Amino acid sequence: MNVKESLLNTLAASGGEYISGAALAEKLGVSRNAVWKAVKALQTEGYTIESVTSKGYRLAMNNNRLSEKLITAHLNTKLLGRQLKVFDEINSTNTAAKELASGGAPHGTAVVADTQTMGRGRLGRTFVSPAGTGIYLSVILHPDLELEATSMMTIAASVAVAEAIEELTGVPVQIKWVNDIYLGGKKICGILTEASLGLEMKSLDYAVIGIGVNVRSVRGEFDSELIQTATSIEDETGLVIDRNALCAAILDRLEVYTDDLRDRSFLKGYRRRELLTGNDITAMVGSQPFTGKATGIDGNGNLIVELPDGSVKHLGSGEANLCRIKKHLP
Ligand code: BT5
Repeated sequence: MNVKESLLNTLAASGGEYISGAALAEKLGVSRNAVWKAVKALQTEGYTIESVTSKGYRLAMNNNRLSEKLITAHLNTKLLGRQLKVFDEINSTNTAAKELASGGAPHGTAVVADTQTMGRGRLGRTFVSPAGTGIYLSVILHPDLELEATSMMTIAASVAVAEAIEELTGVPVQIKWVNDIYLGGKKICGILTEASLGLEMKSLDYAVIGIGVNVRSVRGEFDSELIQTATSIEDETGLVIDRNALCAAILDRLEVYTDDLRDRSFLKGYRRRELLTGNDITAMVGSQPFTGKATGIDGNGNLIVELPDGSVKHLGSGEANLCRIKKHLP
């Protein structure tokens, strides 16, 4: 590890405390001048390092640079994110993760990017991914599960993201079945799980869970249509959250919930936050418009809907599209 990397590790591990130039020089076994040069080099790379004459240096709490070192400094996982690639720009972290998985990348390998040029949602939709604002994270899992389990992964990931955001902000968020996280009535996160089947076509070869979270302000980044339905943690709460810390917190929670997907204890946290439940909804099922009352989430993560004729349908995530709360006319 060179001086710059060692310095970044030391500053990241100090939890926002100042460390004097002399202490850093001693710890890293270099001169104070070498410390100063490494600080300048890191600042040029975009890390916000504050220096105060009598106190020394610290990594600013509002540092807005995503990096492998800083994510790792916050990480408490055994496997998830331990193999980590962070890009300034990429087409799609899901595409990159799928390529890595096909090449044999191990369980837990994660890809993170500051911006995506071809971020995608479900059914070919675009996920807008501006630089410096969000977390675009994809994690490779090699679960010993059948194909149907991919929807459970999305459910587990939704709860993991919801809890991580709540832990860092102290503000409750909602989950909209099946893959969206909402804050203040607008979307702040979408999740896209993609799976590859094994040769015998029954079990999963691997799955990639892709998570996009709007963290810093997206004002001026989204067009006039998207801004009607989408927002960010900062725009909604005024809180400036460190993307590295949030990324690590998501990986921590994701490891807990995906460790054994047969244990569906996370469904409780999903149901508690789900916002279609209790509402009249509209959806597209295939090409058919569909109306009913959402009454809950079943044990397989399906949406339970009571139809106008009194019958009950359990909608799978693959079946229903554009699920919305029905607006009642005044
Ligand atoms: C999703 O799809 O919301 C899943 C998004 C998954 C994105 C992650 S980022 C890391 C990884 N790499 C990828 O390429 N993808 C994954 P869906 O439910 O289909 O929603 C898409 C719709 O959300 C769009 O049609 C827009 O209306 C809206 N949208 C687009 N960008 C958004 C954003 N940044 N924040 C909130 N809503 C957005």
